[in-house]
Amino acid sequence: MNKNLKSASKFLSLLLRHQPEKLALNMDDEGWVEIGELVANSASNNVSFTEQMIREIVASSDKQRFAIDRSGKRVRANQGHSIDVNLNLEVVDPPLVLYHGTADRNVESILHDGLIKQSRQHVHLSATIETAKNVGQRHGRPVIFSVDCERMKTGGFAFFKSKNGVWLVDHVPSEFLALM
Ligand code: HQG
Repeated sequence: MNKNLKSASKFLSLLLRHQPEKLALNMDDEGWVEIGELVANSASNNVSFTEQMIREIVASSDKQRFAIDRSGKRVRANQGHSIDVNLNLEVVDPPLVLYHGTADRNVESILHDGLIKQSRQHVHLSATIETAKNVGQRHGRPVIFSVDCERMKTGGFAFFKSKNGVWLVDHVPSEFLALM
């Protein structure tokens, strides 16, 4: 993905996950926005979208961050929202263990309070140690926790999986966490 498309992709993430009001976008309760409206409302903005750009961003996003609906006319983010949207996520059986990457400065607080979703709708967990490390690196020196999903499942915790393979839960109490 070239530099322009990458910054457009970041801006699209911001609009679709956190601040649709930045371009006065009408978002429905499932997080969908009309592509035509995105193009029209971004025309006088620093980063302006064309329909082709949006389709290219969706198709080439390394983490499949976005989806286009069946009509081909609407786009939404697959996960990571801070605004309250209904993604119709289904409860899915988790693997025995998942991972969470964070920065070392958060460790003490996580051991005390568990993993808390902060501004997002869910706590995000990774299927592999490598992915968790990449996620943690975004915040600082990475540290990885393993999550005992088997015991959480027995304890009645619901696990969801986003369209792009990110595991989502509401909260992970510290008793299910182990530092790796
Ligand atoms: C930390 C990216 C202190 C948590 C990635 C994390 C992911 C605590 C930060 C997605 C805590 C929240 C989400 C506690 C949690 N005390 N710190 N009790 N509980 N934290 O960005 O999981 O590239 O909201 O460890 O791939 O880092 O955007 O969540 O460090 O899937 O598509 O609070 O973002 O995807 O940070 O990342 P975030 P995350 P994209």
